[in-house]
Amino acid sequence: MKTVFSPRHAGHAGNVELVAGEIVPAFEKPSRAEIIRKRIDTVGLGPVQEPDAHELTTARKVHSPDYIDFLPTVYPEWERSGRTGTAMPFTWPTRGLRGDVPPKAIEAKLGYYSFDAGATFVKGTWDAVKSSHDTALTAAGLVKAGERAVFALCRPPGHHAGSNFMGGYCFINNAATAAQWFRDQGARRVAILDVDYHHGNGTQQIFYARSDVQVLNLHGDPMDEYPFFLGHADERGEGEGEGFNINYPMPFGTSWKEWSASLDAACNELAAFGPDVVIVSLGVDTFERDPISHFKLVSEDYPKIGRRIAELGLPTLFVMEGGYAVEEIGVNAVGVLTGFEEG
Ligand code: OKP
Ligand code: ZN
Repeated sequence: MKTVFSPRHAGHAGNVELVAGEIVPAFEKPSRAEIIRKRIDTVGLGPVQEPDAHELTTARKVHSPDYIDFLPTVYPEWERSGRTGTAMPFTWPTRGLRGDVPPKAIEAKLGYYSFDAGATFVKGTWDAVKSSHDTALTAAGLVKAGERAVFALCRPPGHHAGSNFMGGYCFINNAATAAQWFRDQGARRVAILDVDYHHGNGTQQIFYARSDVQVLNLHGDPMDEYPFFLGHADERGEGEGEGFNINYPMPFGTSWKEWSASLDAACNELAAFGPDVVIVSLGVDTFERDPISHFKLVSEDYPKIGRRIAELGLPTLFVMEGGYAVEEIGVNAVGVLTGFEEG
């Protein structure tokens, strides 16, 4: 299996986040991608290439153009306002405030275009975000050209980013952008299968009213788990999109037996939908020792995920999302891919 990977992800480094009242290094850090990259060589998964530069025209179809224009301006504006360090939002136009007036101050814009404080900027963030977007679209191009499956080793991830908001380490929704690109290239139907531990709220929101892109999400129950405010089983799409969004929320402590039953159900829905291509939002934070998650998958389970997806017999684009147990992230993420190749 070919991999697309950009060393430019490494500019998105040194970010901090607030956890239980303490400023700590962000869990979403460069070593995640580097360890996966090394594992690809160790197991001989296949060739690794850098992405080509892509215009943001497709991203502007799944995100609002003003949101895409905002992202590259953040850190320059942050610096112009005399600040240094990690740029992050702290004020949001929630219920009772005016969410319809785009503000001027950079700290206000950060809140206007986000749902949490989890998408943070340093100097190299925009370049890394752009390289992650390019990685997804370059890999999509290889699938279109006839590869059975391609791995987009994206960093930063994308599935929490919605039409006009960032959050949860995500800026541009790489999987959604790739889905739109396949549609524009003539695919009639595209399925996105999100196996990250966290609900892909951005992906759901982007395609919620559409019947051409089916969105299937397996994740921690939002009653107890981030992103909390989306991902319930009764969210099934709206209008034209009714029935084309399916959520599989699961409780803390879920292990392979229950998790794989949801995967089976999702794969059956996917097969019935009959897409021309499958995009897997590949998070491995379902792992038992993930530091921020509460599922109980073990390393031996990841190849089984790949094998189940291979059974669908469809062209497949794997897009990297989360996974924070850095020591095992290579074994687990690449385990899905080698399992797919065996399947
Ligand atoms: C991204 B992905 C704030 C804690 C919030 C955000 C988790 C984002 C997960 N300090 N945690 O889905 O793996
Ligand atoms: Zn996650």
